[in-house]
Amino acid sequence: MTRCFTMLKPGVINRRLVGEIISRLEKKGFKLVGLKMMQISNELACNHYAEHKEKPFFGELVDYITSAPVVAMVWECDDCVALIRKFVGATKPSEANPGTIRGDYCTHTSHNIIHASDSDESAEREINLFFKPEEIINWDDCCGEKWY
Ligand code: FUP
Repeated sequence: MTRCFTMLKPGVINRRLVGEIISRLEKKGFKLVGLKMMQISNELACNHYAEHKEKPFFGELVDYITSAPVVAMVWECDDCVALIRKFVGATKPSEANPGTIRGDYCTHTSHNIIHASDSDESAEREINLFFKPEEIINWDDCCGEKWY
């Protein structure tokens, strides 16, 4: 089992799509082990997107991500980062396939409505940034592996 950090951006809250998108992730079979709604600070936003701080879109990205609450989540499954990234779709909505979350729900790269870690290392960093250890719940999955 590996983990992936995922965040529903403000557009999802504003458009009342939280349940719909979480439902899609659950139906796929990802196991939810962490979940919280939060208004993220400027400092946390800058830290999370630190790799982009020199990019021209950085200011707009931080403004957007702090403009309304987000829903931060941790999902678990085998090869979780690769599977969730496939499910989320390409960064640019113009390149995201229909059927992916970005392909189905957004039109602008700067407002691409969902974040997902891009590697196991990023996932670990981002989970530690957004969650305290006790906020990750290691629950027994009574459906077992067969459910997948
Ligand atoms: P991703 O991992 O798919 O979220 O993509 P990146 O880490 O490259 O980008 C992080 C965020 O920066 C994107 F979700 C949206 C924003 N961005 C832009 O606004 N313009 C760009 O050209 C690239 C990224």
